[in-house]
Parts: sequence; structure tokens; C-alpha cells
Amino acid sequence: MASPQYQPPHSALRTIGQQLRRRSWAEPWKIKMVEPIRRTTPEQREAALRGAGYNTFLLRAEDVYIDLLTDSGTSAMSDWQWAGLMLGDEAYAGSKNYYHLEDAVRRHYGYKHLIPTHQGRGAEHILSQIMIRPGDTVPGNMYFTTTRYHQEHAGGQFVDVIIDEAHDPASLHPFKGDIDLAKLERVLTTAKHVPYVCLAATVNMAGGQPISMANVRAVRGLCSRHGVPVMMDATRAVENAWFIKSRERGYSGKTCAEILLELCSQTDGCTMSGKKDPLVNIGGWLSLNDDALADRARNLVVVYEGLHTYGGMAGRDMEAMARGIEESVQDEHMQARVGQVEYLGELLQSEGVPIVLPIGGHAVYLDARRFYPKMAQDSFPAQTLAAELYLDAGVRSMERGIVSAGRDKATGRHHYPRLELVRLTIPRRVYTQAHMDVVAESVVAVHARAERPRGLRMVYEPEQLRFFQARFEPLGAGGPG
Ligand code: P61
Repeated sequence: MASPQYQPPHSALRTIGQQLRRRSWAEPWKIKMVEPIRRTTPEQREAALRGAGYNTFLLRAEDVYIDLLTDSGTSAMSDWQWAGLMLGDEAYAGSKNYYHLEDAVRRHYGYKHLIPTHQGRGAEHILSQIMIRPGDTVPGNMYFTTTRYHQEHAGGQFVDVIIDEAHDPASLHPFKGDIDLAKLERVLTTAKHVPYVCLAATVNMAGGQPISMANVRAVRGLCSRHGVPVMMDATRAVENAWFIKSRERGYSGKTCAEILLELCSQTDGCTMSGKKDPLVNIGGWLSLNDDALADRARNLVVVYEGLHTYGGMAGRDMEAMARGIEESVQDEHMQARVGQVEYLGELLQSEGVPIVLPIGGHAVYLDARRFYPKMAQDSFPAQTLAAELYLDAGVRSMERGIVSAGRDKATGRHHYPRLELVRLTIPRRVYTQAHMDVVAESVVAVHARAERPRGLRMVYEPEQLRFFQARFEPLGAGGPG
């Protein structure tokens, strides 16, 4: 469903000068406090990478120059949020900050019940435990690592029902996060039991790609006919609202806040990692509209997270998140946030670097298959590329390919995802345009010598979520390191 309004924002030959002239906005903040970062030498980086088993998750942050591992918990808080920390009410039960957070979530996300959790996976765990029974099928628009883990841990089986375009890094479909309604209907009519449909806003593993409002409404309609609830992963739903505003017919005159509420109104609840959109370093929540389900979630949250009015967060954390939510739904914040990602993506595209298109909401994704077309997927091209990038200038990125996809639970074999990507994830309100220029220069340099690396082999593989702690060694001469 290509929206006729959509114009790809990228023009391969646009010069930086033209980009600057095009710009009529800048970040809606100025910098009050800075955190020094340091450059390292090639020798230091080689030693650090070897020590980290060629896994960027295992590097020490101090050995990193520009850290684009993740936008999770890495945002800079505003002075208003920092001031909120001083107003933390650290009562064990009924902290006033919980009620501030409840109010912010109700106002901007619209759900009835708020169950706070220590972060997103805490909410995923509780939702999976209260809704999924062994043998259930859970359809969703592409897997996410922790989400699928908790679904499988509860005995469910995840089935991908995202549109085919999502698996094609070059497709310019404006809403590559959309669910394929025919695929979903097939699951709804053939599966023994579907406890809910898991609908992610801006699909992380597809490259930060949004869902359209039209699709969400259609999914809602289909699920209602089958009596199946829709649960949203709202981790980056505000970014998704920004894409709807800028790409979907009829939404350009609405605010992100209005669009966000409309999006959530089509779903029955959400899981949330507060570490992304809501601009805090830790926290999360589960929201539900159904009273009985919310009671069950509250019964479980006290077992795994903490009392139902703090769920693993300090009072001050909840205050910072309540305030972060208010800031995150502002249009000018979103314009600068997504605009910075687009800036980096356009720079890379203009230099002929293969990236996932359209450019995503929180990150630019490098297409490792096209960097290393001759490298077998078993030699971990994206892991190799992330290692190469770190070696070049100390930029830290994240593998999102075969290592992240893990193994099939039933057969024990690798999943072989079509997307073999490296994510350059932009923390919110942290880096400047000059940092982006340095990153682009480094990626271009690594791309220019793409014939050199041979790949990696895995020498240690953890049982769960292996990408976090796996270790690798270079294959033959010319590998990283
Ligand atoms: C990230 F390498 N994301 O993108 P929690 N849903 C979604 C997320 O993006 C997400 C969570 C749920 C991270 C951190 C991370 O394989 C990885 O607050 C769409 O992190 O528990 C987290 O939220 C979970 C990185 C998570 C990974 C899993 O960087």
C-alpha cells in the first residue's frame, strides 16, 4: 500500500551544502552539561576488540569513541527531568511519582491500567505469562529478541506476519512495518489458539520501519472479528506517530500526540521499554484496558518486579519518565530526533553505502550482505562489519543478523534471517551533527576496503539471547583484528 503522498527523503547526490540550505529547524534545546569522550589508537582498539571476542556488546564503554550501540537508556535527560529526580518520593507503596506516571501514560497513551516494570522485557515477561499457554501461536510484525524469547518461554510459538517488503532492504515501501492481512488471517483461522497479536510500532529488526494507521485499523478489525486482542510494543510508538504524520494521507495536520493516542486506541494494551521514546535511562511498563487481565498482571508484578506502584523503579525514575513522556510527544523533538537519523542516512546514501531504505526512526542500518556479497551468512557478515567499524575509528554499532536471530527452538539450527544488518543507533539528544559526520567518514572508509575481511567463527555461544555474550575469532588472514 504505497501512499501517493510519500516522497523518499533521500536524493543520492544531494551535497551537504544543499542539505544545510534545506534545513529550517535545529534541535529544540541547547547543551548545559557535557561528558568527555576520548579517541583511541588503532592498537588500543585492536586489543580491546580481541579482548571483547569481536562482540561490540563486550567492549568497555570507555574504549568507545562514538557509541551507537543502542538508543536504549542512552538518552540525555532535560533539566526538567533532572529537577524531577529531586522530587522522588521513595515510599515503598503509593509513591506520588507513580501517580504522575500513571497520569502521563493515560493522557498520552490512553490505556486504563499501568503496571510499572524495571524495563521493557519485564513487561514482556508478565504479558507472556498471563496470556500465553503452551501450544499457543503468537503472530507479530517481525520478531524482537526479548519479545520472542518471553513468548517462547511461556510455551508459545511466534509467527512472523509482516509484509514481504520488510525483508527487502531496498524496498521503498513507506510503511514496511505493516502486517500482511492475508498472512494474519491465515494464522487466525488455522492456529489452535492465538492469545493476542503482537503489533510493534516502528519495527526494530526491520530497520526502524513504521506501521501505518490504516494497517493498524485493519488489523484491529480483523482481530475483533476473530475475538483476538491486539497488544502493541509501544517502545518507539511516538517515532511511529511522526512517520504517520509525515507520510500518511490525512495526518500532516495532526500532532504526534494526537496520532499516538489514536494509534493506541486501536489496541488493547502495550508493553513499553521506557528507555527509548520516554527519554529515561531505565524503566518500563505494561498497560492494559481489561480489568481482570490487569489484576492478574498486578499479581505477578509483585513476584518478579516489585510492588505494583513501583515495579522495579525508584520513585525518582518514575518522575523522570513521566516528564520524559511529556517531552517525547512534542513535534519539534520528534522532528529533530528522526531528522538526525535521516541526516546520517542521507550522508551514507550519497556516498553509495548500502543501507536499509527508507531510513528508520532510531537508527541507520547497514546492509552487511551488500558490503560483503561473497561472505557466507555462517561467517557472520554483520558481526564482522560491526567489528571492522569499531577498528576503524572507535564507532560502536550492533549486529542485527544471524547472530541476533539465534536458533530455532525445535530444530536447534540457526535461524537464517534475510536481513543481515548492522545498526548505527542514535541516542536521543546526545550527539551533534559533527559526530554524525565522523561516523559517516568511518563507514565510508570501511566500505571502501570491503574486500578485506574474511568473516568470523563463533567460539562461545550462550544458550539464551546469544548475541549479547557470544565470542568470536577471525577466520583466516584479513579478518577483523
Ligand atoms: C535496543 F540487542 N531494545 O534496541 P528493554 N521491544 C523493543 C525493543 O527495542 C526493546 C525491548 C522491547 C533494545 C535493547 C536491547 O536484542 C536486544 O527495556 C522494540 O531493553 O528490556 C529493547 O526492552 C526490550 C538490545 C534488547 C538488544 C534486546 O537496543
